[in-house]
Amino acid sequence: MNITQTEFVQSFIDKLTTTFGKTVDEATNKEAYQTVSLLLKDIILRKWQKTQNQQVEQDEKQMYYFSMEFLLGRLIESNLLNAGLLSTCEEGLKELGFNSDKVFIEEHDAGLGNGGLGRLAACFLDSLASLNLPGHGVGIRYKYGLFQQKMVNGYQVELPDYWLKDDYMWETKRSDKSVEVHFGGEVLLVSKDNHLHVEHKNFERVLAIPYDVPIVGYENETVNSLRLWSAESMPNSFHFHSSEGHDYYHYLDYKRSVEQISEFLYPDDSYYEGRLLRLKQQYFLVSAGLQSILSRFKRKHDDFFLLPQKVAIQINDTHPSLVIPELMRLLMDEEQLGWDDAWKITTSTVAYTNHTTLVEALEKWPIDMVQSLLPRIYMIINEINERFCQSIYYDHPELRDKIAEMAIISYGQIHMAHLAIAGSFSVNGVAKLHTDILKNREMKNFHTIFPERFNNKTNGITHRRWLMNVNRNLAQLLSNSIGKNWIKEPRELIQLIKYTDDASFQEEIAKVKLKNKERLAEFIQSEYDIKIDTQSIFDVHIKRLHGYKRQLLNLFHILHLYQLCRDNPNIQMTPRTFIFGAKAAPGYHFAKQVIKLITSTSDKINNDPVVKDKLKVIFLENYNVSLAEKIIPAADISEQISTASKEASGTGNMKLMMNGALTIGTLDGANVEIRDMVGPNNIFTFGLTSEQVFEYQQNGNYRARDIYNSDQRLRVVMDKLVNQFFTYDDVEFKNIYYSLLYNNDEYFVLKDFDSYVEAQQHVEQTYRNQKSWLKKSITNIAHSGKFSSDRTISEYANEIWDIHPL
Ligand code: DL6
Repeated sequence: MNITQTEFVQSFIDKLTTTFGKTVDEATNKEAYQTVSLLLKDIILRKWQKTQNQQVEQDEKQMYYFSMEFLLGRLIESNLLNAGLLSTCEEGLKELGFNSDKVFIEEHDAGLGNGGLGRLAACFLDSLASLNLPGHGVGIRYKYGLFQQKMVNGYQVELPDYWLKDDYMWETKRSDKSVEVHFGGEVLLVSKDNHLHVEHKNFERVLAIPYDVPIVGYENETVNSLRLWSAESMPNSFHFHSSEGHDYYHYLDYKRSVEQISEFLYPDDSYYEGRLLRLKQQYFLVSAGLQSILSRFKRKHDDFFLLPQKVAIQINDTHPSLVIPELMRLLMDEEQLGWDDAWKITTSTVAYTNHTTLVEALEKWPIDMVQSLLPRIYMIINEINERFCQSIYYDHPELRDKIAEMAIISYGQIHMAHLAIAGSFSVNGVAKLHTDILKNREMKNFHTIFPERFNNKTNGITHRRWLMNVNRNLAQLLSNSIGKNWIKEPRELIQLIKYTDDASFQEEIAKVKLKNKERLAEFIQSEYDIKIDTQSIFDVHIKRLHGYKRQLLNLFHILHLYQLCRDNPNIQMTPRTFIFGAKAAPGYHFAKQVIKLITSTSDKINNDPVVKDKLKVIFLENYNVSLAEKIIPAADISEQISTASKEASGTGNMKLMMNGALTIGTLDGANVEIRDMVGPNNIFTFGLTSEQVFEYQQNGNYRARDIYNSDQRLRVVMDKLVNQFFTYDDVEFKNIYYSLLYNNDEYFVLKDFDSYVEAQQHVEQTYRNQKSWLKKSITNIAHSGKFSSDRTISEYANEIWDIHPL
């Protein structure tokens, strides 16, 4: 879009007057933000309408990405960047007397996701639009996003995230596209005209209202949609009979229960809890989303066999896997297709992505819950299960003794991953190692039956947000050196390889990093009143707090360094600043204790005069997308230290690498592919491999206590948890200590401690040689193009969805 700065300034002044009746001098930052968004939305809306018309006219296949989470963060900068207006707007705001940073932070993060899975969905939308691909998001418009984390005395406290307090500038309510979703009631089979018909009676009616958010492609004409559904009651569907007012109170109860459906996002990451409301949310999303897709399809077609040629549905983990029985229901009960036809169409339309093999994250719904909330859906799942088990029995006699293990319904529960595999034409993992684990271990039997369904799509991140937006100076430096091709073809970053030894380029890279570190240091100084040394190594561990992500291992290393400094105050050590950002699920007690341990360590170390110039530990409150955007460009070290086999892919590893941080990591998830790209000398790997982890788990021959007994450093560190080092009452961290020693250290923290310490020593030695460090850093940036989500999305588009650029 070509708008001059003068035109921008004039349009801004006009919009401000017509919207707020204010002059520039009177306007607040929030009003300035709203004015910019309105201006931008005017431009976007035109393109949006054009894209939609074109998509309808050309009748090309569309892809719908169904996800319970879309972790968008703020859209203002990325919309401006993609619309080609970022610098015009920033300069214009400056001319008008505003500071654009202050204006942009007026947008509240849209935190409609927990972590990697939700952020991945947001990156995918950006890539789809930027590649001109017809692909849209389908999600829930939660009134409350992921909780806001407040730290009180070093403990996490959760506060509601009312992100819709101010109008959400990017959404458009589409009441005309509302649909009804039905819960509960009874299902009868009635005979009519010599046919059996399904009659659903006495159900609760819920109105699903879509709010559409435009997804703007980078410097192109495409604007796709993210459709977020909101639940509302239907007063007209309620019969007021009694004159005593009971009905009115019943109505209020009904209204309350309906509105709850889209009220809040469940804050559990990689953890499944069988709550009725969550099941309601899932069906609400699936039913509303499918109805709107089918009604669009029916505007052009009446032959449902064409559906798989016109529509692909990707389900983001099993959370939306009710798509399968719901599509069957719509095709059979509403469109009168027979079972076999409906099944053929469904299984040619739906594709499933698995994001975890953690047992505690696998969804299994109790039969009675599904049966009473979704009686017709239960009947269909039951039939799918019957037919699936029969097909194993007859077609795969070698797996007969595995039928109970593989069944969709068994032991009183519905196994959603089994349903998702049986009802999809594609099942993909999110990194090579993860997909191999699915094929060879976790889903081995399913892989035997459906080998052609399984495939890998290694995750990616949008380089537009995670490099161009968050690290402008680096992006500029890259373009000055290798030209701008990398922006459209991120693999072109490989051209940087020729500069790895170039002293002046290294110097420029170092300058950019230092500037980013200074910016983060200023933020930490102003928010936390802690001064950090910008010459220190910024060692960054940012992700959800989870046992398998092993923030504890990092802490043990920190406490070990602390001990070294205490024992020898003159020790030569490159100063380090350890930076953590992490939210724990509110009910995950262990994770919350680890947070308290981080903040207690931080208090101890930052206030100890003996070590405070060498070590600093910072826990940044309320880690979210916007905070990640501040931290990532400033990182020297990226902590990716999960227990091998547990992290399906990781995406923070890719963002940090792209910004020049070096990874210290296990051979887990996409770390393996990062190592394959950069070579073993440009990453610090350590620890058990996934195979070794499996072996220990199978043989049961791991003894955490033996390691504790034999490693003096570890003993010194661990004993601090129980010897009143932190507190006098001596109970605070006992639970952590016990889980390691008495519950035998589920995540192999003790086992990997020694090799982690060694890898960290290697980090320190390498950092001392700045030339060598910078060479590695440039090598990492050069190879990061593979991890752009443009590559990932092109693979999905070509190998799964069969969709094409407009
Ligand atoms: O695929 C996105 C992201 C991966 O990068 C992480 O490794 C993985 O832990 C995460 N998975 C989940 C699990 N949720 N469920 N189910 O968030 O997905």
